[in-house]
Amino acid sequence: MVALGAALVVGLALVGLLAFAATPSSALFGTARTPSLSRTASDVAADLNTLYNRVTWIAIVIFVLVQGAILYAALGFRRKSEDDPEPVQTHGNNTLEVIWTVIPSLIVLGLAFLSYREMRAEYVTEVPDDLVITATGYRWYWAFDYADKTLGAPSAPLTLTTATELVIPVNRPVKVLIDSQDVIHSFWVPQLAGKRDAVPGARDGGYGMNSVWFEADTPGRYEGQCAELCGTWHSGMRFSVVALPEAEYAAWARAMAVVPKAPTDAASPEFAGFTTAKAVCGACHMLDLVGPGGGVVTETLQAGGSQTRGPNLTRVASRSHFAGGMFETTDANLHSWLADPQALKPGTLMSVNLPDPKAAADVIAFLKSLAIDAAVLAPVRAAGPQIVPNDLDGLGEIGGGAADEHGGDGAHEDEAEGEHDARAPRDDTHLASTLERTR
Ligand code: HEC
Ligand SMILES: [Cu+2]
Repeated sequence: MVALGAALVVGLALVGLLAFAATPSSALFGTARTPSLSRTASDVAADLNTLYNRVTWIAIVIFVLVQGAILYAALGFRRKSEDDPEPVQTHGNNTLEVIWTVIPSLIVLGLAFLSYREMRAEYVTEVPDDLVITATGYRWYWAFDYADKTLGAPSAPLTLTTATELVIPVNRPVKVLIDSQDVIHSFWVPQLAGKRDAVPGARDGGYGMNSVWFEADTPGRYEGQCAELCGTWHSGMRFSVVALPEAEYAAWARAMAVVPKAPTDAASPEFAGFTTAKAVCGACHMLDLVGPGGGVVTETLQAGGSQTRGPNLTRVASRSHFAGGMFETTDANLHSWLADPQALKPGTLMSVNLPDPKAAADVIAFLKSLAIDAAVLAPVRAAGPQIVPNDLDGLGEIGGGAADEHGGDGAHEDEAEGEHDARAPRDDTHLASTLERTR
């Protein structure tokens, strides 16, 4: 009796604990800003969450029954005194053997069926290809290429390219094709869809890219993360999905799709920045611009350039965060990045820097001149900041992210530069030779 009681108490305590853990509002699931599986914003994610909860509850019931039986047997039939006789020894019981083989098999089959049904819904369902976004994993950031037939035409979809910040319309299915440029990454936005591997070579290899689809039902910003260990900055390969009402999304997409004009005033800082960008940054970054004589110049990778690919820089100033979502896009952060990317994201494949603050300021002025209209961008910004890693204190002044929220323009420049000098982590070799080394 005592044993039964004890088993019951322990069992109930465990159920309570697990039920608490499974409650969305519990501390274990953090705040509303956490990319929690249980704060879903699409049917696909909600179904996944339901599946997750079902499996969890089945596991809890099994756990309690098995642990209860163990406790009951151990406590109820333990040897109570020296004179207890040895219990009757038995061996083999066919009925029992069959029962404990059949029941677990049924449980496993049931779980497999539930998972299979969900996987079909998520991966096999044919969704309209009105909005197809190719998400390409690079070490260590995500690039996004859009093809939107609703905003363009079925034969000529509206196209645009961005990185780290994926803006989508609510209540419209979005199909994401998943590609990788280097190693295996995994595309994961817990509140919108399940994980899916980004396999290199799928695009050209002919066996096709993986894909996921989802339809966001609530506007907001949803955190994403590469979910496959892919090297040094796997953790710094974040992104966010901003779901906006259709009209706001359309305004953003149309603005982003316009190819901006290259600066023409040779005396302006923007022009100087453009010149530097073409000479130095073009080795790894794309810039889509309309040249002085009209016609689109795509300042593409220089012949014989680096194999490394950085994000398309055309609209970098219109993205809330850069470098795999690690840093908020402020002047101060861009200055620190250009002064010494290795200090901010040690090991990043951006292996050049612009030690000259004047040159960096010109490049930043140039990049900012390519930004889309602030009013069109406002709804994206209003979705709130992306969560930035808060445990990067050792990595340089701006690692915490929050410090820059009040900051911004010019004011931090000297500080950033001073910080750079104080750390002096690298030998500021002449730019040309730095570039040489990257080839
Ligand atoms: C050797 C190749 C290389 C060169 C040259 C290079 N970059 Fe980069 N850059 C990268 C890579 C790779 C990343 C992605 C880094 C990461 O997130 O880990 C990057 C990221 C960036 C980012 C963040 C963009 C975003 O949206 O996340 C900016 C801004 C940037 N580079 C600016 C520049 C500028 C300006 C120059 C020229 C002065 C330059 N880069 C030259 C490789 C390069
Ligand atoms: Cu990755």
